[in-house]
Amino acid sequence: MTDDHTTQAMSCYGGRLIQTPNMDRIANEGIRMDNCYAVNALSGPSRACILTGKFSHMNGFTDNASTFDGSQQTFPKLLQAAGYQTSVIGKWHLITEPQGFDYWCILSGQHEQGDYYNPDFIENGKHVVEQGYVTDIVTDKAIEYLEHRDKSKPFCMMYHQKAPHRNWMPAPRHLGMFNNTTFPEPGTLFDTYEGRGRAAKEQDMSIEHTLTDDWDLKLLTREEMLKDTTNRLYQVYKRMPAAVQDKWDSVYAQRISEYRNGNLKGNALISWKYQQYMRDYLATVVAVDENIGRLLNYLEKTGELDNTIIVYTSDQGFFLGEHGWFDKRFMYEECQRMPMIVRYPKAIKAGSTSNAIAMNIDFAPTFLDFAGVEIPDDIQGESLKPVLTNEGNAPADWRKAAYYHYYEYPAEHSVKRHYGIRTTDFKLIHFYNDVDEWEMYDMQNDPHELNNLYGNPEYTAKQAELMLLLKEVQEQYKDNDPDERITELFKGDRRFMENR
Ligand code: SGN
Ligand code: CA
Repeated sequence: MTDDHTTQAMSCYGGRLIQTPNMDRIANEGIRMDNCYAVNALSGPSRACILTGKFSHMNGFTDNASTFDGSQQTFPKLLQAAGYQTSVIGKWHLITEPQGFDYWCILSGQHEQGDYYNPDFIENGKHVVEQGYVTDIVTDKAIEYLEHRDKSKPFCMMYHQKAPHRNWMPAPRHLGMFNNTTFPEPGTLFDTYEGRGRAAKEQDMSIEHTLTDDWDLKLLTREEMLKDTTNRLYQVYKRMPAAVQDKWDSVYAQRISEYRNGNLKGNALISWKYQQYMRDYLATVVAVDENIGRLLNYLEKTGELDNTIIVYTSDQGFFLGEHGWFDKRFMYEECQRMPMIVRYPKAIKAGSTSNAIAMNIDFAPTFLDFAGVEIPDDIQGESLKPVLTNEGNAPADWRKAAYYHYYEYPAEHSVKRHYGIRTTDFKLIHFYNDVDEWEMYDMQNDPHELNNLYGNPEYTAKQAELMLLLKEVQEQYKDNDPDERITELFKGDRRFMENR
């Protein structure tokens, strides 16, 4: 699993931005799930949903300020009890110590976001600092653990990269690799949010206004950083060895002079920032792909490749300039959708694809099902095994909608609270808390979600059908009266609402 890697940046999903040959190998030799959705597109919440197979309102981890109740049931605990050797390496982000793992080594710097260079870890409770680039180190640790594991037992490893999370710092070998590349712009880069409500208009995650010159765009010379060493970019820059700093300086010098001499304004400036954002984000993805290749090669060399169910995913998708944005959180396609590709030649036909609606709460029951471990009744997700092993075809009674509920507001990026459903053809969203606004999209004819059909008289019947389905889904998943219950849960926010 990666952090914030989106399907637009995977060539096996048809992304036009870069080639990801090792991820593509997993998809080509396995299955690509085209409608796998995060139920709360944010790191901690998504990870908690994956571990428990339950929605945020059931596992208690609703936003990144939550603390995971590690005493609850998780799939690694169930696998461990069934004789699996379990481990988690890399990003954890659930604040409490991992439980249910024979080995754990989690990133600890920057409130568990981890650092790109010389990252700090907590390894089975002990603080360690490693030298090097985080994506390589997490892979080294994964391979080393596999090498020394108890080979008489089956294993379950959660291999969790930090990349390509903000602030997108490439590996030394990839610094500047895209300096002369111009990436295609998404058609909605200059979106004006016409026809949509306050949620889209009042977010704070735009390439134009939110990307910072220093942290995100890296438009500071070493001399400037040294003049103000409290600068946040300097805090991560100073972790690099001198030789890497030299390379960094020479690579970003070109960008800094272009910016300072360019006198760019308006859309030209947005386009320019978008290019810099893509250059850094995509270079961090290249290192992820290379390291997936290393891990696949290791498994192949040791004869375990075809014995292992390999799942590649990310905690959520991400905006790569669509709607003018970066980040995630919204129930819009680019970030609600998660990559999900699975390789297991013993049961999964190479080259399959699936439109079945899947959610991240399905991961836990799927793993248990493949391992032959009973799926507890309180797990809310469904095993995807019947879909994965039947060339992507869903059983006739498969679910009709993915449910979504996002809570982290008021907070960074100002994405309002909302919930909704995504069916194969439509999406219905309700933004609430300090607004009361609905959106409805025809996903077949308006895949970029630009034309809000809510309240459109031509769609009265469709809207009524979706409203009913939403209510049914909320009852099924026990997220009844979400607006009221949430207000109860977040009493502290009343003050915020009253102050507005
Ligand atoms: C950091 C980032 C945000 C990001 C959150 C959550 N800010 O706070 O841009 O949305 O993480 O990301 S930064 O200034 O520190 O880069 S998540 O993937 O962990 O949920
Ligand atoms: Ca994330």
